[in-house]
Amino acid sequence: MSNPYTFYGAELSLYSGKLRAYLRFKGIPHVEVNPSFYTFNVTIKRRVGDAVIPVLLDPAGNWMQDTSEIIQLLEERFPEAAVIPLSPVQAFAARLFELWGDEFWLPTAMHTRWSHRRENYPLFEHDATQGFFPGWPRAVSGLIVRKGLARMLIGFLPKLGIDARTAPLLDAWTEHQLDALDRHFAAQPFLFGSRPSLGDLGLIGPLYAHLGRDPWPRQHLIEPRQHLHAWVQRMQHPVARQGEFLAGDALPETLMPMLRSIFDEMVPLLQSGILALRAAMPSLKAGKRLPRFLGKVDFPLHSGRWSQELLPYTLWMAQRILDQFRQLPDDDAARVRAWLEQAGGQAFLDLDIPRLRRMGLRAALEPATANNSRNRP
Ligand SMILES: N[C@@H](CCC(=O)N[C@@H](CS)C(=O)NCC(=O)O)C(=O)O
Repeated sequence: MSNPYTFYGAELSLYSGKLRAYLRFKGIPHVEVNPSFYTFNVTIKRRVGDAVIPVLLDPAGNWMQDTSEIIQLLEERFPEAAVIPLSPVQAFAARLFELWGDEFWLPTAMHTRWSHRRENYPLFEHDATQGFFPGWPRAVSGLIVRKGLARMLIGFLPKLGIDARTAPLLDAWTEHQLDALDRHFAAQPFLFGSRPSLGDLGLIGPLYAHLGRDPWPRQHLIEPRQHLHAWVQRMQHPVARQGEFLAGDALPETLMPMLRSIFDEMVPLLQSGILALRAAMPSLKAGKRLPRFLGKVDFPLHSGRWSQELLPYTLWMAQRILDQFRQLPDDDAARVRAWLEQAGGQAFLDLDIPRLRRMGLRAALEPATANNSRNRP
């Protein structure tokens, strides 16, 4: 293999599952390595601004971070078997599914891993110690993982609104969506036909490392749903560059339950997030990284309501979709708008997000947005 990319990732990492599926499907030459403790905390942090995985190092020595941006860039370098459909409605839906999988499923991923620690933790500690601390005495690496990484991740649960009182609602939502996905994958190999899309890649993040691989959710949530289980396998072991999106810009009817969540639950999260960000703006400095979590959002979920802290990064991802929409030729934009109106999702296009930029794992206000000025094209 000549000049491979170096993919710093890990089996236990949510977004690594997404990038791994992409690199494999596209047949992009790469070598996957676990970053050592030093590489993670020193080299990667210096190169991309945060200690984070996944990170990709290209053969020319460029470091790349953030799976959405990495995929967008690699799609230009490797255009064969594009994961973003060429037709406008499927492309827009694929981007919505990427956002939904990446961000809206985060509470479920964290809950299914960390609320079932007794069953899941041994594998997590095994992977983290072997992967990030090779050759270290297990007693030492185990302690660092337990007191450092695991404690930090468990600390996300209350921020994401998860506790013993709220967990049953999240469980009900998760089962409902997993059933709908199982029904869909009984009829289609991937979301939009026989080729994996950007939307499938967003979803495989939570559905591989956390739900599909951790022992408790794998046994209780994924394996009992055979079509969904088969999709998880297909996504991690795809046949490179195979398959087609459905003809005629069609969206299968079986996607409707997931689209209902996108339009009736995720869009209200984004609307609530914009209010939270605007409320905080007078005290925020443009160009400076925002806190990872900022303010509260509250939105409908399944049969109830969900409250959690806002990740401003989520708004940055939504902003990218809107920016891409605004670049569409008029005909394509009209088709997307017509589909959204018919599907009850037009409120997505009305989101008035203060301009954000990405800085590592976080977002920052663009300088032009300071003093609460609106910035809609
Ligand atoms: N949106 C980023 C998310 C990356 C991310 O959150 N990675 C996790 C591991 S799956 C991480 O390194 N987290 C470190 C932290 O939260 O401080 C992407 O798509 O690449």
